[in-house]
Amino acid sequence: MFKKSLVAVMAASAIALTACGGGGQAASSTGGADKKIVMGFAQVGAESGWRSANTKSVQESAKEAGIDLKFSDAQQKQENQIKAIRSYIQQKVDVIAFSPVVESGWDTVLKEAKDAKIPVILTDRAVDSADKSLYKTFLGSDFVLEGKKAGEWLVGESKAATDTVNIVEIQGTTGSAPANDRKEGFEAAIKADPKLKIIASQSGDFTRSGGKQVMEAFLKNNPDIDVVFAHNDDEGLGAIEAIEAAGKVPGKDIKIITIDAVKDGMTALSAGKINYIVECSPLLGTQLMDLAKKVLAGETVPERVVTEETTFTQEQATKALPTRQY
Ligand code: GYE
Repeated sequence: MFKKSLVAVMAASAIALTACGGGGQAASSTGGADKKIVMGFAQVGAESGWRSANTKSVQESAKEAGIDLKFSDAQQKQENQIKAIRSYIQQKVDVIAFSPVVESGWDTVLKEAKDAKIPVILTDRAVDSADKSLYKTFLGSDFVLEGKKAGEWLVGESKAATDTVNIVEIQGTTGSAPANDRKEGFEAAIKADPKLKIIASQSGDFTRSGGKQVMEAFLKNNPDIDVVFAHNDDEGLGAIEAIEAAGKVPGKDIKIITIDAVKDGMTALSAGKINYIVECSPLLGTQLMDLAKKVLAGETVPERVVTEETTFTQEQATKALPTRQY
């Protein structure tokens, strides 16, 4: 199976090489007859249900694609990710893929990879580098759109309200693309109704414990919270614990909107404790392996590959849950 696709990759690379006048990586990765592609993957961490599902998807897809995967977990620290990327460069892997924990501060290490002629693929999260030649493509969700969908639902939901709707926001990891973009999209959407007001906003670092702690502080300082917008399911699940501990009913006294739609989030949505979830798919593995093969074959790949996603109401979650994979 892999041999067959390797032949196809080699044939495609030969065409691409003549067409574009050469490129080192394709020759080195497909040079030996049975040489497996080696991918170095620098993961963010294991902070959420989304992340665990994403790691599983990457690992399983590498196996299926016959790609030798070197995997590292940065425990949500940029310095660890930079170290991992440098070690992949030293090991002369064929391709590096990574999900940048934060958006800024990548130019130096990406330049090192480029100088070593190792192509880089961004997956899940973006970098803010002005030099787009530092990476081949970016595969992942449109986070601004996700935030917008969350805000639009709330606008619809609040139509009948006569009073101010007090929103607290539990942001994702400070400086990360999903935190920046989801905030931006949500704020843009709720502008449609001046009744909707964000009264507090803080990072819960995309974790359940972070969401719980932030929500506890919000509840202490604000007696009148109507809505929680959490940047991921895990933070929302943490907020539920804090709300229940404060003697309030999540989903009723305080409405909750989250993003991801992992199984635990969908279970809470179906149980009425969350009110709406915007889907963010972690199943990026197959597309990532595909893009890596294409890049190494010298084929042109789109600059941006956007994941397709949906949204879930409580009823839709109940229907979707039995077949939810993650
Ligand atoms: O929403 C969150 C995870 O980058 C899209 O990271 C990802 C986010 C996801 O920790 O649960």
